[in-house]
Amino acid sequence: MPAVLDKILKQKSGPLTSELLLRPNDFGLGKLPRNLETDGTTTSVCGFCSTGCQLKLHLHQGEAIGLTPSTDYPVNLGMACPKGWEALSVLDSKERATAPLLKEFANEPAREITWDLAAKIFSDKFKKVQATYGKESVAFISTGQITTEEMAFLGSFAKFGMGVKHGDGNTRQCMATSVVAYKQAFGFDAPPYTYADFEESDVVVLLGSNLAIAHPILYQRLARNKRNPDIVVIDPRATETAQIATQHLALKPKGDLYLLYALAHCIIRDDRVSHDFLKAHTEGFEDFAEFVKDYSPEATFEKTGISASVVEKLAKLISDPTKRVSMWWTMGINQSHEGVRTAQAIINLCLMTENIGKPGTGPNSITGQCNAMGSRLFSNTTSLLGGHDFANPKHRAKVSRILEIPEENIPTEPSWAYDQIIDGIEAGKIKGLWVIATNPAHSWINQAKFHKVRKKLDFLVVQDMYHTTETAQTADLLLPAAAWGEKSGTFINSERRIGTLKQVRHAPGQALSDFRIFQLLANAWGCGEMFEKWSSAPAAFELLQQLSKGQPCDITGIKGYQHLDEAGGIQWPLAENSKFQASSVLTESLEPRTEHLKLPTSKERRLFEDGKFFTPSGCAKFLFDPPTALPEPTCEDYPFTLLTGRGTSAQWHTQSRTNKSAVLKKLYPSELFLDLHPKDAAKLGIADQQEIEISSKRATISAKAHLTTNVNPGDVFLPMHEGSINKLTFPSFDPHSRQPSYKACAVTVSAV
Ligand SMILES: Nc1nc2c(c(=O)[nH]1)N[C@H]1C(S)=C(S)[C@@H](COP(=O)(O)OP(=O)(O)OC[C@H]3O[C@@H](n4cnc5c(=O)[nH]c(N)nc54)[C@H](O)[C@@H]3O)O[C@H]1N2
Ligand SMILES: Nc1nc2c(c(=O)[nH]1)N[C@H]1C(S)=C(S)[C@@H](COP(=O)(O)OP(=O)(O)OC[C@H]3O[C@@H](n4cnc5c(=O)[nH]c(N)nc54)[C@H](O)[C@@H]3O)O[C@H]1N2
Ligand code: SF4
Ligand SMILES: [Mo]
Repeated sequence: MPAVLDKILKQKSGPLTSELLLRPNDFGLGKLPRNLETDGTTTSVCGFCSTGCQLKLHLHQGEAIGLTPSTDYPVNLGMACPKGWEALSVLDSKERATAPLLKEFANEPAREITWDLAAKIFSDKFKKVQATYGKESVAFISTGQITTEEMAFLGSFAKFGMGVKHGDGNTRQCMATSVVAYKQAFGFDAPPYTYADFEESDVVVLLGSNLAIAHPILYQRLARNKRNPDIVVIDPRATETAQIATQHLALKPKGDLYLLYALAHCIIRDDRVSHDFLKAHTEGFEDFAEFVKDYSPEATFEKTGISASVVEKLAKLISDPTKRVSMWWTMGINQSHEGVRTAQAIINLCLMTENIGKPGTGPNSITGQCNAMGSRLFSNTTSLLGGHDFANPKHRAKVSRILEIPEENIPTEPSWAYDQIIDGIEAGKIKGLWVIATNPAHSWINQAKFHKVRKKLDFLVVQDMYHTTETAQTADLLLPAAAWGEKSGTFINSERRIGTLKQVRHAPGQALSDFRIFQLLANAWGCGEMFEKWSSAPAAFELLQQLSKGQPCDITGIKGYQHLDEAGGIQWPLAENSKFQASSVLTESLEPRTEHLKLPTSKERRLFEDGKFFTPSGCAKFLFDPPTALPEPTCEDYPFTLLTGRGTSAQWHTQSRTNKSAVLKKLYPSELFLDLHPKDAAKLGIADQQEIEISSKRATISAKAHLTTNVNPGDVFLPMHEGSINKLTFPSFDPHSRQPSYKACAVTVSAV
């Protein structure tokens, strides 16, 4: 290991030449690829949200000095949001972690150590924990914000090399509901759409999605729709997105399942379903039809707050056979105590009206983080690499053969979910935790518990680009990571499009790409040989391609990173020798650029055009359950429902990155504001801008009042970006996906 390490560190301080590259085509080392050592441009997919815009990086002597959005990438068509524009400036911060930091004594500051020692301590400490408490006592919490190659390496090293059994990702907070909903209904976690569907729909229904703030470029894509679409926003708040809607349904928080069943009730009652499609391509419709008989608009009114006439009208609109209807959802649906069944109620509506597999249609879940889709396929947490099943011996044999890893090293069951890992710490079963590219000390739903259980850990390792995040500050060992712009690899966006990112900056100090860190740690652990094949990001990508073979996400037809760049990104699947007829699936505005490569790549593809699903029978399934009560309803002492979510397009999650940009800081409020309806404010004697306190059964936090009719009386809203928010939230979880329900808990508000 020391030889490898020496070489890496020497390279990092040296000039930007390629001579010192450890291996050909290896861009993950603090070195710039050969072809970028000049002035000119290269491209990278943005490292913030799952839209996956491509940015053109302007280089001077190989190093990026500025960026502009790519004009010919089929995702963003020349647009970027403020975060994308500022992607480079957040790299230049004094808060970057530049050396491994070890905290040995509670009352002393952490001290800088060498990578050599850091890797040794990582290995010694976690091995000691495993020796004392059993192999299962070390767990990891991963992310949707590192490259797919890194994600897969992490999951493989941790589970096959270290013998870790339990690892989960921050994607649990975000995507688990959609994953389970699709998997159960379609047989695979397969969002069926392409972004062009925003432009090709006649009716666009957005459920619990604030596109204008959270996916601003998708909002622009919707604005490009020339079909004069009906845009229906279903959200308790009159969001920025609701402002362009033709109709806004300000339903009661978590009234969605009732509303969706009521819509199904009306459509089935009026026999506006697509019988031929249902018969040929679905299962379970008859039972569902029977079930929704009880959910008339009148019967559900109390739960939804939406009048029967509005529901009837919407039912007619979305079942109009002459219209292309697409239904899109995000966190307002996923983060719920009954998110999976709610997402499936959306899927059910699309199936019964045959709004699937055709332009402008689909039950479409929009993902959150830049590589949440990569983590869904390749994090090796809930499913075995490549959407495989840990319990399936054939799948284990396949992974073992391709990766040349002993089959007995592959666990036979999936990991515990995030909340179960936290419970495991509380119960003393997990004593060592490794946190990579996520900041749970701010983002996890139950802060009091998170901070309490932290004390029960014998050893906490945090791997982050900044040393100042709430979680990094509590680490025993901090591993400094290179960030987006400082490493290469691929991301997968919401519409299944795989795109590349490139190294265009040196990482500061001794920070290394996560890929390199995993290599060093594997060597220190003594299992470096097992991961010899993972020599570089492109080599890892080839392994992932082999793993995908024969799966619904088969990407064996991709001819390397250059093909991805030439093709404008490629949506999965693209199997070897597949014959996609570009013309039949292309949208008019988007011409292929790959003719000269003679590769069967089209720019826009959707799934299920042939009505065949990935279930054993090939049919999609109707899945449903009666709605359940809100886990923490309002009461006399806590009379308001607290909604939380994204505040502005310039703020990203726990703000570790976006608060480093002076430009972005001008674009969002410097204080925390609670949205409160003027009628509620009047009752409480609270004026606009007044200092207030917000209390739940768990904590009290301070904010200022922002009086607005954008929230219904009885509801209040806080953006998630301030560290105190998750002191308030109530930890409840969807029983199928174990996704936390961040968006509804009971609070009270008072003037200070
Ligand atoms: N600027 C910015 N963009 C981001 C992010 C960011 O931090 N900042 N994060 C990214 C990530 S990881 C994600 S997951 C996405 C999230 O993207 P979104 O899900 O669009 O964002 P949120 O604001 O969390 O939630 C969306 C809406 O759900 C509504 N809602 C709350 N409760 C309910 C309910 O019971 N029913 C319905 N129908 N709606 C409800 C809220 O009022 C809110 O307007 O954004 C991504 N993009
Ligand atoms: N109340 C409430 N809470 C929520 C939500 C909500 O709507 N309401 N939304 C939830 C959702 S959907 C999500 S996705 C989570 C997000 O929660 P987190 O994942 O905790 O939030 P981030 O701030 O994105 O944390 C990412 C961390 O990775 C670091 N990082 C960035 N790039 C790299 C890299 O390349 N390598 C390494 N090693 N580190 C890197 C950043 O500095 C940062 O510390 O929050 C959840 N929490
Ligand atoms: S919309 Fe998302 S992917 Fe596009 S520039 Fe903004 S943050 Fe980046
Ligand atoms: Mo998310």
